[in-house]
Amino acid sequence: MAYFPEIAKIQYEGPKSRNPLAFRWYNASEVIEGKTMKEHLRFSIVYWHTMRGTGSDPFGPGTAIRPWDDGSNSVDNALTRVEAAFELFQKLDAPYYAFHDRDVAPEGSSLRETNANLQKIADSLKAHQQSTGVKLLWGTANMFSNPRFMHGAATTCNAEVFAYAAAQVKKAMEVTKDLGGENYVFWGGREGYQSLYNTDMKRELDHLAKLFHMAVDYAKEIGFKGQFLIEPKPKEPTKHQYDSDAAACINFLRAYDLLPYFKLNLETNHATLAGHTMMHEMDYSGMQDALGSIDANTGDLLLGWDTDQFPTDYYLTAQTMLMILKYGGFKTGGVNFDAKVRRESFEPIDLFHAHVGGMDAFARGLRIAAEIRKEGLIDQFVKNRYSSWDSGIGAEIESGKASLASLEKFMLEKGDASPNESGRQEMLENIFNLYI
Ligand code: XUL
Ligand code: CO
Repeated sequence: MAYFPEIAKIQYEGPKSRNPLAFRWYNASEVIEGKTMKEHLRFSIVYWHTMRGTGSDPFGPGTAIRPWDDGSNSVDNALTRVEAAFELFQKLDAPYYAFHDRDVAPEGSSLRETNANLQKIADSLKAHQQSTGVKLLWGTANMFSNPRFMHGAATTCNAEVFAYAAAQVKKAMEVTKDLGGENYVFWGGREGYQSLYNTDMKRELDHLAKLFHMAVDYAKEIGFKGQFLIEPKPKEPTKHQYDSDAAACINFLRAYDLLPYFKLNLETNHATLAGHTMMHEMDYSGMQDALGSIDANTGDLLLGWDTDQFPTDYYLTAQTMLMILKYGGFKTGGVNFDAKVRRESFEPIDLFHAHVGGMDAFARGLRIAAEIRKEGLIDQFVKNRYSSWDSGIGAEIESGKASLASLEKFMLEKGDASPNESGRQEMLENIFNLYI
């Protein structure tokens, strides 16, 4: 059965096309810097917003029309959703998808029943993956929606809730492995605090690291080869989240001997909420070999919360792809649309407009980034800017040969440092604009 009968598979029609449901920039098989656009971008669609989002907000109920969904949380309805999901993935030509355990299958009245529900849906997901060729970018456990996690999952004050979370991670990892998932994500929705008056921060962080070590051990035990990812976010739902930004995550991973096993899943709007740019978060992670994957949504600069909008801004996508190319491209990661249509965009076809636009924005960003790299004007400027480090006193400092005393001697002889050169920010911004 077709759940989107009015939609045909989206085709590349080139930049002149005025067909709103065609790609203008995403030409999957076109080769850029030695790889196809499909291999570069590794697009992924999320189950939670796309298949489970209703458009509800704190002021009103859902608005979304989803004819295939009977609105119940039954296993039968979950099985129908799988069919609709894979039709959508295929019609969008998306090679990957991602899910939380609780998006795909309903929670039962006990953990045993919940796991059985999940297994039933996972079997169907597997069959659909096999018949369509769509693959799993990552799986994860939702350890933030159920009220039991009100104080956190790994960082809860209640040891039995930790035990529940551990059991949930175990099952979610097994399912992710069985479905060939290329990554396993931890996003700590409630791993943080609302008030330090009631919080033992040290103990909570120790427990978070314990859960991650258990996951690393279990991956070895069952032969799960996927990459573990942590997704930084500074706040929402908690006031302070322990994985608040890339620097906080990397510090945490290093402090608890977890860095060899984890990379980061960076989300554009989480970077914004943390007061950083996505480019900063990517560069900071990339230079420490911790850039794993990205969730590709944007926020609204006039709103301070996580609006999870589809990306349309070429500056953002070009900067993002510039960082991906700089660090050698995605390995296990991809461009995952953790984004939702607006509450007012309630028709099924809006899901297509949203993804077509997001995919095209990233395809255009990839093309722009590749052009910028080909001419190399910005790279050359940066290289020259640091050229005083390539020889003489700069090289002595970098190689560790210099000391405070040797540098004092050098400066006493010289009298003063040579004059500075302009940073040329405006010129570089103009150069970037040449390619947009
Ligand atoms: C929440 C968020 C999550 C993670 C997965 O802001 O981004 O959906 O991507 O748990
Ligand atoms: Co996300």
